[in-house]
Amino acid sequence: MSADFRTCPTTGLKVHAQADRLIKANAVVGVVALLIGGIAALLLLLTRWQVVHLLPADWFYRLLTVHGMNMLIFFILFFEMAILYFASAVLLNSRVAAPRLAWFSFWLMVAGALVVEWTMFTGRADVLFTSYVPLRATPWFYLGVILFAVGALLVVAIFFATLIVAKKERTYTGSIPLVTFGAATAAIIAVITLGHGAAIYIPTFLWSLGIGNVDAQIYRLVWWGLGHSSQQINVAAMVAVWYLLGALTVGSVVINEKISRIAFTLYVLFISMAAAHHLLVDPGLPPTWKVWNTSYAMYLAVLASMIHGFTVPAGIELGQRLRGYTKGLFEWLRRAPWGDPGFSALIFSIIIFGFVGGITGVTFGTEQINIIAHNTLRVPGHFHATVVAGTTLAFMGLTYYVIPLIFRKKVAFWPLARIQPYLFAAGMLIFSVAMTFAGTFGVPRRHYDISFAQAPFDFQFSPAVDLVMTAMAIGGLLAITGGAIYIAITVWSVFFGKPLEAEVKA
Ligand code: HEM
Ligand SMILES: [Cu+2]
Repeated sequence: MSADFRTCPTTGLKVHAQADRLIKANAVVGVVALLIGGIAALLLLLTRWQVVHLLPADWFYRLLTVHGMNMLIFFILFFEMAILYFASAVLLNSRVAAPRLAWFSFWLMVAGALVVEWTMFTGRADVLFTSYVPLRATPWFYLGVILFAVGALLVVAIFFATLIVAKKERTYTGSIPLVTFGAATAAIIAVITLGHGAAIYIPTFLWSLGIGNVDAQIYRLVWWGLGHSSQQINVAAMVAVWYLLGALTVGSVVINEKISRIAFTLYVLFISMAAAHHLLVDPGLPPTWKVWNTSYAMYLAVLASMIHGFTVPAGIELGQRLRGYTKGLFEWLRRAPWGDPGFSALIFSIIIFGFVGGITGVTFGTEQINIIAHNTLRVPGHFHATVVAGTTLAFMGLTYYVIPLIFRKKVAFWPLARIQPYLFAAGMLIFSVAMTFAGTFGVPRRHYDISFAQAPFDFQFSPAVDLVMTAMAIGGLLAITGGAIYIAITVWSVFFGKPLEAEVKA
């Protein structure tokens, strides 16, 4: 058994060879998806920027589908699979339960993703990633999504099985680490999410074959059980990564384990109902249902994020103070490792997620405000602050530790790596704030041509919109530059990078 493990010289953790390989494979495929989604982002941005207006209408919606699927589904999920293996096998010094099944799941996910890519790029699935019925794609699209989801569900099962194996084989002492606990909440939410996914994509697949019917309102109701809950997987995984990055970058401390664990549990308990905020202007649902589900208990999930928003920085402060940075109120912050991309990514992720993502989301998650924000650029403005500046940036920061610790390679182009989170964060901040403003002027989301050139009527936006859309383009280009640098560093380090010294065999 010992031959299958190596001891990490930096952390002292015992790393199972299968865990190593599975993490690498999932991370590499995730970055490929990020590249495809990123190229689509550039082309979409240059289309929405009316001055350039690059793509024809059909390719705009096609690439919008490509962007949504590759970013929000493929990139994020492959990365999260890697995090699940890391948080179970690696952090608990355990072997991976059922490694063969793990590889089967990986290839199932890759196969599902390839089928979906093929349907999208050949124009067989111009339905956007929400794939609302009665828009109809080829059955292969839904089948690809189902295969991908089954693979992901199997990985979640292997995650729980690995926790059990580790406990049985006593590979750790005490209770499981907080990061593993956070990943476990993400995994529980993933089960709920994928259950909704099965409940909606299987009937829709059959409908695309001409069997049975799917009601448009029921579709939206069940689909958002998938679409919203999956964002909570991203939030729980991101917060787990915050704690991990805090520990890796400045040796931060968890001030009160119980509070942090309770906060993670709040996500599991109260987040599903918040899916209702996607249905606030739908005609088929009563106002009492909408108001109940988007207020009251729903805020307990918001509370969870606010708790983490305090405990993570507090842990960083304490970690820094323990290292001797005790002068005045802020020496710990001034003397923090701002040149470590893992650290800067962590801080920007917390700030932009909390202030921009959190505030925009909570405000238009209410019925009264939603009616004016719905389907405007305010919506992508909000979620590019959460899932991009928040989750994606946190995952980027983690990569700078995964490259040396798992791939055993030196991070290439280090001077560029140091500024990469600054570029990406600044770009995304400008981009999402500008989008949000454009939305308050009524600029629609998912719209190919806001000059309405071929429309029978004439409509003029406020002249301020030109300025705001230019800011959006500049911010977007800056963020894409940061994203491209990230991909270049990752690919170069992994495939052509300098190896770190040979491993100590366990
Ligand atoms: C460099 C960074 C990025 C830029 C410049 C960018 C740009 C854009 C643009 C211009 C749109 C179209 C908005 C509209 O017309 O409604 C869009 C939509 C979207 N983006 Fe991004 N994006 C970036 C990164 C990401 C990432 C990393 C994710 C997810 C992890 C993401 C998720 C989405 C989603 C889900 C949509 C909505 C698709 C739809 O409406 O069906 N984006 N993005
Ligand atoms: Cu939501």
